[in-house]
Amino acid sequence: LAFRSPKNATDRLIALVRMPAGNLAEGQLTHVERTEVDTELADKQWDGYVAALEENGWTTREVGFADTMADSVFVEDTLVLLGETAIVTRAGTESRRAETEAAEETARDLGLRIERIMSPGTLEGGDVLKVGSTVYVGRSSRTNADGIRQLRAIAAPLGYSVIAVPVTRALHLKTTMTALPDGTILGHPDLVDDPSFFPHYLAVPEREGVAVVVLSENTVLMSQSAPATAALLEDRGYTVVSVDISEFEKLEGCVTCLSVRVR
Ligand code: CIR
Repeated sequence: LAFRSPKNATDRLIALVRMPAGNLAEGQLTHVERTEVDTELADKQWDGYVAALEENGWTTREVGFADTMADSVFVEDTLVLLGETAIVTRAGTESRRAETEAAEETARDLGLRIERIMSPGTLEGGDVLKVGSTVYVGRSSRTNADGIRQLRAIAAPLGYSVIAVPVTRALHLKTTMTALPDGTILGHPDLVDDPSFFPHYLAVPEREGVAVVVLSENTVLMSQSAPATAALLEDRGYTVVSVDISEFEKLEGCVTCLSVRVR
């Protein structure tokens, strides 16, 4: 349902990633208290994340390094991909607005059609969860009603229906839930405002367990911080690839935020 395999050898799975900035430790925090970030460890963990994508059949493309844009490693927030269309977002926090320039350039290089969210709209990629032709979008502190309206206007002619859902307990919708290849939504009771929006909902035991990157029809990438959720998914027949992203979790990041998947 949610996962599309490459049609042929030239139709590759591509993931955009962006190397951590020198001032990573100064990233924005909203729902989490600041604890010290080990930037050397963060660099190693980022290498591990990229390696996990590559080892599982993905080609990574780096968005131009931005040494002083603290949150630029969370590249997912800058673009929303709907088929061959890349929607350049407009961050809800001033400090992240400039991140889109290089991301747009990379999207153009890949031959994607460009659309954009314009002022006064705000929308961050972390608030957008695609499940088949349904696009759930979080109405969060970063994504406003105008941003959602613009997304709907772009998505409708492409065949997607947009459903807005409240997000008050975490930064982004995808910090509270993501989807398995079969469309099951993984969420955590402490984080999800209203599970009744989602027809196939599964509560997982750990907060970090809600975030999965779908690598293939039966493989998902997860944070090492959620071993009980990993066991649950393995019981359901999934292969789980775990990565340590502790330093990014200190900055309210998760496995999805660290890449934009183009498939
Ligand atoms: C921020 O506050 O914007 C970053 N520190 C974290 C962004 C995480 N991105 C995401 O969940 N998609």
